[in-house]
Amino acid sequence: MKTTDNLILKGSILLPGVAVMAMSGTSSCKKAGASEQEGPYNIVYIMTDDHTAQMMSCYDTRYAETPNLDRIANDGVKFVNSYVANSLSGPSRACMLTGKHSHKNGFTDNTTCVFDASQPTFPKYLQEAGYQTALFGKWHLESLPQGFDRWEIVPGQGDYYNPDFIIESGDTIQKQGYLTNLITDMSLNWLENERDKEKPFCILIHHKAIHRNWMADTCHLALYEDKTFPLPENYFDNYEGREAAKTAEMRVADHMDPIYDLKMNRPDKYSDLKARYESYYNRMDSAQKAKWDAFYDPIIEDFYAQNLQGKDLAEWKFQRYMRDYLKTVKSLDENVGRVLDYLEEKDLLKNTLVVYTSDQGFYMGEHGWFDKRFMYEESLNTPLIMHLPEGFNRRGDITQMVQNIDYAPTFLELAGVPVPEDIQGESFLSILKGEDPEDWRDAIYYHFYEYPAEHMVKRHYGVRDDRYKLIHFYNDIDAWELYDLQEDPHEMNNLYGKPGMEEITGRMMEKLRQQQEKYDDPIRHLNQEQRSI
Ligand code: SGN
Ligand code: CA
Repeated sequence: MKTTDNLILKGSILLPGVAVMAMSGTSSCKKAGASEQEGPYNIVYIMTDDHTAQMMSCYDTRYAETPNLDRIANDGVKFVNSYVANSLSGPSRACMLTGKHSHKNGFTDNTTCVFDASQPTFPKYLQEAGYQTALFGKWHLESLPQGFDRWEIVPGQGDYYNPDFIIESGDTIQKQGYLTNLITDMSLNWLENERDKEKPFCILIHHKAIHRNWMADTCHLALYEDKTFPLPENYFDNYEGREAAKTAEMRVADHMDPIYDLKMNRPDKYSDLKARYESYYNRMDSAQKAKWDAFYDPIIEDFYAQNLQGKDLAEWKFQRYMRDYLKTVKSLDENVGRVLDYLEEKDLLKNTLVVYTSDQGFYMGEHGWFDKRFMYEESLNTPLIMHLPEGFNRRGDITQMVQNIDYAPTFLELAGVPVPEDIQGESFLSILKGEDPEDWRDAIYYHFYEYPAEHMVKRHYGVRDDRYKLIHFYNDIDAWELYDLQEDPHEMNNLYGKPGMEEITGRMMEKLRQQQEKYDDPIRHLNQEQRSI
């Protein structure tokens, strides 16, 4: 790996003093006369799994109440055009760690890839520059973490109850409790008792929540039971004009498992994922099971007695899905509150960047779906809110288009570490400082690979600018889609090939070509002329 000294500078703004501190690995910066606002800055990077912006009250007031997440957004900034490069857990994490698109970091899908942990990542660069680095929670990259002074990860997706953790020796240990609480306990313990307080730190608090199958903590089971949530307008979408959407297997009505996903387990009932549900349920101890059963048993009896069918069943499933998801969000929000309280109490907020994001967005019944993967808005978007250290004056909504490959260079620039030339993301630190860079990107690039696989979403790539989106589904299909997001924000009307769209299609094709060239994606769309060369 390159040392920080011989890296080519990519970011333009280096914070004076911080770089000196970072190289020496001590907090002598302040003593050397730098002001409070010039750092050193710590990074608390909280990431959740499958938490979508619709389910955060700072983004959308229709469903959720997330007072602690709202604290971050209200005191800081909220990105309203924040996107992923590949809407799936492992790939997203690899993009964030490396600052590179999937085809460059090598982790294109969850099912066939193992992250090459020897490649450079932002935690490695920070560590080399004198930061203390730690990671607790979900990792999901198959190989073991590198670049952290301290880590504990859940194997694969992890379990909500009494979960296993892989520890630094490579051994697996089981802990008693609810995963979202445990990850926070471990993180706060590291912050308070384990880290070297003479050094700046970067901690990754990466939750499993709110991943499927949305198992809430027993203390939150009773929440939201009296609420009826409005169905999305396109819950009964028929996918007209969208071939890949028709064959995807992620409809709440048809593919959400009543036992595994919605917890309607009874000895006389069977479903495809019943055994998986029971393996999760059986991790609970008898006290946890007693609370679980006391809550679910009457709902299960009522559900089977009603024998719902068709639309009624589809609507019932939606309501249960929403309730389970929001109960699981509740733990997350409370635990983020614990982290914020700790940072406040220890007077760390003034020099700490607190980031809250998710590995991607998620469908909450839009298009009739759960899950993610598609380049459509709900799963291309990912929430991104930040509490900024003193001296960073930007507040409120940020409208510039950012992508998860931008986090690594932003963190490096904040730490005064030169951004290596091969990082593909752009640091948005200047935006956090209140600047409005004139040459900021006007489009983002996306590429999804995991097919054939669970949920059967076909491979696709595409480009999105501030108004239009062009997508090409390929592999065992050759289908194009074009959306006018201003006129059709829910992407119901595929304009590709429609009369009058020639000019816009040509313009978006050119943008796609530019993006694929810029990021050097080996799987590119070639037009007729290029193909014959
Ligand atoms: C699991 C889930 C899928 C989900 C993937 C990827 N199935 O396989 O529904 O799409 O994870 O999610 S489950 O039956 O195991 O719950 S990701 O966020 O980790 O990429
Ligand atoms: Ca995820």
